Amino acid sequence: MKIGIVCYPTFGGSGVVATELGKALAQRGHEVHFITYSQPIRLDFFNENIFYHEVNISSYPLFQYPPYESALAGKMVDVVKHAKLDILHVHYAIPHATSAFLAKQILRSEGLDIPVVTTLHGTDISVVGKDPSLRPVVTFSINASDGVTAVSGDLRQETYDAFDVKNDIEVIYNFVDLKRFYKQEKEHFKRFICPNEEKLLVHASNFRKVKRIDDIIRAFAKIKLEIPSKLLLVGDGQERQNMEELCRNLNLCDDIRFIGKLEAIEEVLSVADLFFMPSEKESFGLAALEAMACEVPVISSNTGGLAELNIHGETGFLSNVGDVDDMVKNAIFILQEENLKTFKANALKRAKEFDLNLIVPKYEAYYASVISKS
Ligand code: GMT
Repeated sequence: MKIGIVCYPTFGGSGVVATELGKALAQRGHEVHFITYSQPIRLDFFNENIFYHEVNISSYPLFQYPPYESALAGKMVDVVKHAKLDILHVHYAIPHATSAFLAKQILRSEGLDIPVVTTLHGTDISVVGKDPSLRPVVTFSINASDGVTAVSGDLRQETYDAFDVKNDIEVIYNFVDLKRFYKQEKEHFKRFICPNEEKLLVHASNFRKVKRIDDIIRAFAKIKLEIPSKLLLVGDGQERQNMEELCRNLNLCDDIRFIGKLEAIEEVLSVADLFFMPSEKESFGLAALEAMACEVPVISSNTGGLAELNIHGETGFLSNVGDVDDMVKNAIFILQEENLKTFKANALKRAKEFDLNLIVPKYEAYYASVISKS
């Protein structure tokens, strides 16, 4: 197939899933055309089946806001026509599904039909899409797509509950590349961070408020009273400054380290004992899956699709959002030497159910069914 992929190219789950999907499809012999405003983070190599098309917008004094949606639609029209695409797959409803609709209409006026698949990733539904000014556009754009997928059953249900969506929504979970995410031999790393054989707790995210990193820090303050441990916070974003201040106020600077954005996150995960994801909202939790693939159990909230990934009492534990004491109790249980090994093994076993080689064929089959219906 010739597949066009549209996504946010920056750090963030939806862009990562879209890029990894494109790479995997190219590996399986499909021709993949990425259409984005800059080079996707994980797309910095040559592959004969991968093409990259940048969306450019000319500046003009009249434009207070550059018309990105229109430029994206124009680029989609161009690529569909000249690369002879079979299908367009847009990740994140806003504005990608809307631009795809416009592109589809333009192409139709020229006698061409292009099926469009929209994948809903989470905040496009749970946060951004509920903004009153965007809600009608999101609803319309989802209904106008030829196929719609969601990354968890919970996100699918939330979409039906919050929007007047008539389309069937197919659940296709996030996936992990087990050739990249596995427990590597990085013990020197561990000795450096945990010189006295402390346990290592890790969190990785874009540091948005929705991630509730303050819950992790407060939980850590209690866990370390019971179990010698260190906390590594990976990533950056709007909450980082506040979180650094919280660490200083709680006198935890010697035990908590902020390492900023890190592409090779698997190296840190390889030496971690526990991963924290106490989010307010989380449609799936790709970062937790990547941790599990590296044999790291997960302490998470029970929001969104997290329960579809993290099995309570087996691969980790789930608590109500904000229930820090419950998270502390569960973390201490997992970190006991007699429990840790079993939780680690269970985490890996579960992660294997989301192997890229199992999930990517589901997208291929879905594309084929959408193409055959249109
Ligand atoms: O986690 C984020 O805030 C980034 C966000 C995104 O849209 O880029 O991630 C969402 O999509 C990921 C991939 O499908 C999911 O694994 C994340 O759970 C989801 N984030 C939220 O729902 C908050």
